[in-house]
Amino acid sequence: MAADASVNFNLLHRTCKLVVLLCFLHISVTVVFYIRSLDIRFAFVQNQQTYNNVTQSNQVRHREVTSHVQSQETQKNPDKKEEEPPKELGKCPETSPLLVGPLRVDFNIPVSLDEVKKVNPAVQPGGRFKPRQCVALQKVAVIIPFRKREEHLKYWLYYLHPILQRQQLDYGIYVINQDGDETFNRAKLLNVGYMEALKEDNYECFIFSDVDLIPMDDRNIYKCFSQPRHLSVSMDKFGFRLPYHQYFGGVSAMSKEQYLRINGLPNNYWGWGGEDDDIYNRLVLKGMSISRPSADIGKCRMIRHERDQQNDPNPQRFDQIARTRDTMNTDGINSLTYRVIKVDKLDLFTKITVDVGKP
Ligand SMILES: [Mn+2]
Repeated sequence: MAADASVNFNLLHRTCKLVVLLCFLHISVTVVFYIRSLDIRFAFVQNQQTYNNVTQSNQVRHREVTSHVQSQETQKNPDKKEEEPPKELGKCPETSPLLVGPLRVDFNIPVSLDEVKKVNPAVQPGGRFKPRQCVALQKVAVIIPFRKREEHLKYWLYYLHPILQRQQLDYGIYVINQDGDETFNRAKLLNVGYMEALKEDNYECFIFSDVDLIPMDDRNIYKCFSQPRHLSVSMDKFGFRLPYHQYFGGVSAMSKEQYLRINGLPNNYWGWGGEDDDIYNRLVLKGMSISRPSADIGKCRMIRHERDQQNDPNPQRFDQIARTRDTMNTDGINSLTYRVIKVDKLDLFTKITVDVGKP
């Protein structure tokens, strides 16, 4: 009996010892892991901080890239190591690294020209810009025929200045304002823009843009191609498709050479319509074809508006576009007459007010 009890006690004693040992082991393992985890957590915090630093500097870099040469002041007083002599700038790459792709275009937001000026500090008086980090591939004059569309012009400048800068173009904006209240003449104003822009600089490419058309993708490059280019290929107004295959209205691009080959644009289309088809005819008659971006990249929005006064549909336009072959050699840049009334070098564009006569 006694021996039995002592065996039992012994067993109990050993079991208890084992349990205590296990407990100790458990506690020590827990403690070790706890300390380790503390360490890890600390390291993790450190890591996060460095990660934050990296993202922050990335964001800063990104902002520098997207806003581009916006921070000219900071560049003008380089307090760092930028005192090396200015290096020869290389050519800009074929595709700008600053492009972001699809853009949101909204005409309900309030826009003020002061604000547009503030967020585009690299734009020089007269609406001139050239990239700071490379030599632009083309020198582009953007010509906008205009009369009493200040509200639309505001949006145009608001959206286009950042886009054109990201496209790394050397560009100038020319708003050609038809003086007086005679019938509007879009194509003649474009001819005037061509002449006046060339008086200022040796532009090699001309963008002819309506004031109310905004591209919805900055990969739609406002430059010239080996063939004349139609840029506004899928307008919201037409359900994001071409209204007809020969359509060349809205926004187009022609090199100086292409423009001169067709004797410029017609001067005799007074009122709405037809002149874009005449230009198309000229190009085709001279053996050129139309280049276009894809429907996706060529999306653009038009600001909704009523038909302007003194811009009724031109009733002669159908007759006229049937005779382009006969008229194009005598009606164009070689027959252009006009009178400049005023040239305003404004902060975001050059405004040229011109008397283009009457029908
Ligand atoms: Mn319109």
